[in-house]
Amino acid sequence: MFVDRAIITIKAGDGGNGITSFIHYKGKVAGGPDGGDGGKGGDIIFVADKDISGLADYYYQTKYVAESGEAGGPKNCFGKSGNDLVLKVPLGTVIRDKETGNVIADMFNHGQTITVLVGGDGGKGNARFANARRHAPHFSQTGEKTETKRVILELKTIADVGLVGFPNVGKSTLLSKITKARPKIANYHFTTLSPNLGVSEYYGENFVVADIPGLIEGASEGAGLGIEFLRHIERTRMLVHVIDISGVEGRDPYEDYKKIMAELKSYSPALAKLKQIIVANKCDIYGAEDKLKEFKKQLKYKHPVVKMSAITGENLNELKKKIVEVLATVPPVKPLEYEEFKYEKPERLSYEIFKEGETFVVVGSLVEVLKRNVVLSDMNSLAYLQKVLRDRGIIAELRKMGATEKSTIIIGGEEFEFID
Ligand SMILES: Nc1nc2c(ncn2[C@@H]2O[C@H](COP(=O)(O)OP(=O)(O)OP(=O)(O)O)[C@@H](O)[C@H]2O)c(=O)[nH]1
Ligand SMILES: [Mg+2]
Repeated sequence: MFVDRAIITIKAGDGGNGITSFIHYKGKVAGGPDGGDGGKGGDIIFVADKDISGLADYYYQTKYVAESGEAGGPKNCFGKSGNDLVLKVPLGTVIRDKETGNVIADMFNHGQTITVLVGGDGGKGNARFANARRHAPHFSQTGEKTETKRVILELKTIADVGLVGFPNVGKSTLLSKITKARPKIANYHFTTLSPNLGVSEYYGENFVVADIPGLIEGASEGAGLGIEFLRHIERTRMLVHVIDISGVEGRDPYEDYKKIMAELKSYSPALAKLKQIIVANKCDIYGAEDKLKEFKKQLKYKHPVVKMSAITGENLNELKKKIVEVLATVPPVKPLEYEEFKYEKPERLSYEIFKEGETFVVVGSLVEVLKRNVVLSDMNSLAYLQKVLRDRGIIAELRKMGATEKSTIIIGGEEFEFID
């Protein structure tokens, strides 16, 4: 199955815990603190890979969690860092934040990487908390916990030339003749169900051709396979518009042309404005020559027309030559414009206070930080907690909300008395 859009959940690895430990000497009760730090959690990294063609993997597996850091060890041993999780995506994958819709990256070049989530920091071991006044800290820090994030992966194929046209006009046949691609070809509508890419060469000039499912009138309203696949030629530099000039299916070639143009325009005016070469295909069929004359008259030289038979190979080189000429006049494909993404740790210092009778509950990311850093059994640590509560304005806020000496304050599951 071809998948060109997926929503996945990613999470960087948690940091490993720091530990509390003391040096053991033979014959001595206890030495100094030697608890090591926890390891850092693994990052979530995306890399663009030219050998991957779709996003099917991300359709079947939607949750990706990088490895957590390991806890520290005695003897000041650092915990092992968690491995990064590297997710390969095809060229042209646009990664967006599900929540904000912002583009995080356009994976445009082979090997391009982007770190979307950074692993949690390891907690500090108790050895780190020793100082002149505190010789034997009986506490250590837990590792930093990471949040999950949802991202949208969307493939917008990168190619030089896009093939458009009604079903069954010979787009895939043409692709198979000018590139090494081997798409499915058959004499019925909607043979092609997902985009095919191929590389064509003309006297040392290479260009990438994208073949997409055929369009019909009303595609923009969902008729046939719809116009969703136009996404895969949105980033091409020019179009080759294939027309069944023989009218063997009973349609008028010029009507076909107009209908396809209308569908392109309703998807994106910019796409409809791309330079085009018209391939008047199936010229080997009896009567095609006359129809071609009529078609050219109606078209009024809006685009160059190449008379062709994809089946017999007539004029294939002529077409390639013209494509190369047009490509020389149009700018290269550019990645999307977006603000450079830099991972930022979520705001960790917010808090909210809820009042339930005489009880006040303080919640928020600040509380999580305090939980990691404060050890209630340690006097210094408690003093630190009080200082933070005062500095961050929590005490003042509590007072304003009506907290008195009778009130109970709950912070991170622990109960405190309110002493102003
Ligand atoms: N006579 C003749 N038949 C052709 C020519 N080009 C393609 N065909 C035939 O037309 C039919 C459709 O060809 P495809 O290449 O599958 O057409 P398509 O435009 O890719 O069709 P969809 O994928 O359904 O949109 C096949 O039976 C081809 O053999 C041609 O130049 N002359
Ligand atoms: Mg096809």
